[in-house]
Amino acid sequence: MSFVLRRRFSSILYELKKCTINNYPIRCKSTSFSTGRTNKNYIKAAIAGLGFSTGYTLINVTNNSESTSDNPSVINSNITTSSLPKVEVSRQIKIPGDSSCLNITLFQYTTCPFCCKVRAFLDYYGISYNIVEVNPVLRQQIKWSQYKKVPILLVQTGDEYLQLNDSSMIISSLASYLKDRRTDLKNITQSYPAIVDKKNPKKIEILNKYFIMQGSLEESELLKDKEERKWRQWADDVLVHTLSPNVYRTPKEALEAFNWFSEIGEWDKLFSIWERLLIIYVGAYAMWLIGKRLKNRHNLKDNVRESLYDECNKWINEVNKRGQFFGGTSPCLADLAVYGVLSSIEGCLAFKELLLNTKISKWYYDMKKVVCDHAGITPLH
Ligand SMILES: N[C@@H](CCC(=O)N[C@@H](CS)C(=O)NCC(=O)O)C(=O)O
Repeated sequence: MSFVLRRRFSSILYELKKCTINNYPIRCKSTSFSTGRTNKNYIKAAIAGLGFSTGYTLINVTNNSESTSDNPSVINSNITTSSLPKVEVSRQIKIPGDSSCLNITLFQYTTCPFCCKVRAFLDYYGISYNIVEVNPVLRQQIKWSQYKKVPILLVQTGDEYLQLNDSSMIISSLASYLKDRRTDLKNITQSYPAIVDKKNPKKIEILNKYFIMQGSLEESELLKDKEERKWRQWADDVLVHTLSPNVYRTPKEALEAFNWFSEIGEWDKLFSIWERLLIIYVGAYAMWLIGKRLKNRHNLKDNVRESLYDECNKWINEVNKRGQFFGGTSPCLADLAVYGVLSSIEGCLAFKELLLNTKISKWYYDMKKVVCDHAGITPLH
């Protein structure tokens, strides 16, 4: 048994190394295990999407290594389906007083920073939703979708369901809808067309994803709006990149992080015991190795904690110029984005040390309170 396991482990690690060096971890083909499942699944399990940004990491490792096509095609983001896919709802979040009139299903990994962002938005605005926890290895729950990342949102519009892909596009669409509920969500999403790289259809960029569709704004509001967009994008493009190298800084931290993902993502329900242990141990080791590569890729300091602290200090300095929140007396979308991203590592040592070494704690827990209290809920007029 231990020999077989050792062989499986070394085989996975060999593949992992090979794949990582080639920068195409998810696509790597390998020989199958005697269990009938392919190594590919286990490699995916180890490095793709298991909870917190592993999948995110993977996709970025892949994307960054490919040349951009000169020939992108713009497609409408308006994807609809006539019925809900037949998948099990993992949890229902029902918010008393929800007046959004939206019937939402969120497909997610619990500790993916992008999914955490979407949940922070929905919770703050008191919008009820169903959660479908996606199995990060087999991903059966999103088989029906051509878009293969999470989060994905399905929103009922009349007798069909509108599919929204990409956390920032989801948040901007719903925020636009909340500003003027007379506007059809389907019309709103037309303002966020997707650009697909023809050579690499997995590479999708969504136009305008940080823009809220709203009427004309006063000069002062225009500036606020621009700043909000800038920091939302910073959360996606900068802050997120500081997380993996910190969370997987040492083998011990990586292991602790994976144990936390397992707990919060309820992997005991998704995997058998030995699969779960394999994923935790191989995943932790793989992400520790990958974390180092990401550190270099994103030019983090040798002491990666410093980069995390620096970025969070930049953020908190901006907040302090404005009040309790970046949005002033109440949070704006930038507050929700940064809070969402950071909440994805709340159970990790890196997070605890972040609170001890920066002044972000007050803002973070103020945010947590308003999000948990659904403070952004607006009564029906
Ligand atoms: N830009 C996207 C990124 C989403 C993303 O990369 N999600 C990761 C999980 S953190 C994912 O689904 N990766 C693909 C996989 O797990 O196979 C967003 O903001 O929603």
